[in-house]
Amino acid sequence: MVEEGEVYDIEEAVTKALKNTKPIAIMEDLITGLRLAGDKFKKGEYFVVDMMQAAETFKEGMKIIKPKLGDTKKEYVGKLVIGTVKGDIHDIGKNLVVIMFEGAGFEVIDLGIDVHKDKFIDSVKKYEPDIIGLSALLTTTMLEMEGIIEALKANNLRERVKIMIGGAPASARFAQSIGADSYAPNATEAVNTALKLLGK
Ligand code: B12
Repeated sequence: MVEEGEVYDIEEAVTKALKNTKPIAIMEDLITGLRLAGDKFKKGEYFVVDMMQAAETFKEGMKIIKPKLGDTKKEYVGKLVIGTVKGDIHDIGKNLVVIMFEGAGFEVIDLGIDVHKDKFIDSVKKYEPDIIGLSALLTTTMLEMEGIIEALKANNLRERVKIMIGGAPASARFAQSIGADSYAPNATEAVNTALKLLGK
């Protein structure tokens, strides 16, 4: 349904599915739909407007699932500042990461999309997070991540925070090459990796 962008029918479909399927499994299905839409775009079968429709359908579906995922709230484990880097407006994956970290007991400060590196620097000073999460979905914008790490170093802030990166074009190898502490391919692994980084 996400792949086809059936935004008007998604609420009913998700509500029905929740009767006998776990919210996390439905979320995985919605994610698969988005990926399939992305594949069609890559092949030239979809236009940007089709991707937007798919993204909208995903978001509507997640609105219903999100409260159900929140049931598992745990005690405080740390603070995360997260944002999608400058030039990039993709936020679906980042928002999932936010949901999972909050569910795991993190306090999360979400800086949003198209975040300039100075804003990341200011947020380390202001919020003193344990971890900074950087998200990028474009091969062009992922290069911003290195600039943010360099800026943290220049401001003598690098040692104060762990840096995690994610988003479709990122990888463990890329994380290592730019001096990030870690990469995670999805929101669930991101939480596990974060807990490890903090020694929990
Ligand atoms: C939906 C979508 C859009 C929507 C975004 C809506 C929104 N609010 O996010 C819209 C339509 C706006 C859009 C626009 C564009 N898009 Co787009 N988009 C996608 C699509 C189909 C899905 C992305 C997505 O949400 N995936 C689902 C989520 C759940 O997965 P995810 O983002 O990877 O996140 C998971 C992990 O990566 C990880 N993660 C994510 N962030 C972080 C952060 C941390 C710290 C950690 C640890 C983990 C982590 O956890 C997440 C959850 O499990 C992808 C295709 C794809 N295969 O990715 C293309 C895609 C990313 N888009 C693409 C392109 C080209 C564009 C445009 C340039 C198109 C255009 N010509 O205008 C614009 C760019 C605008 C901009 N400046 O940013 C290309 C990028 C190609 C490239 N190599 O750079 C892709 C890959 C499509 C394709 N196959 O060609 N897009």
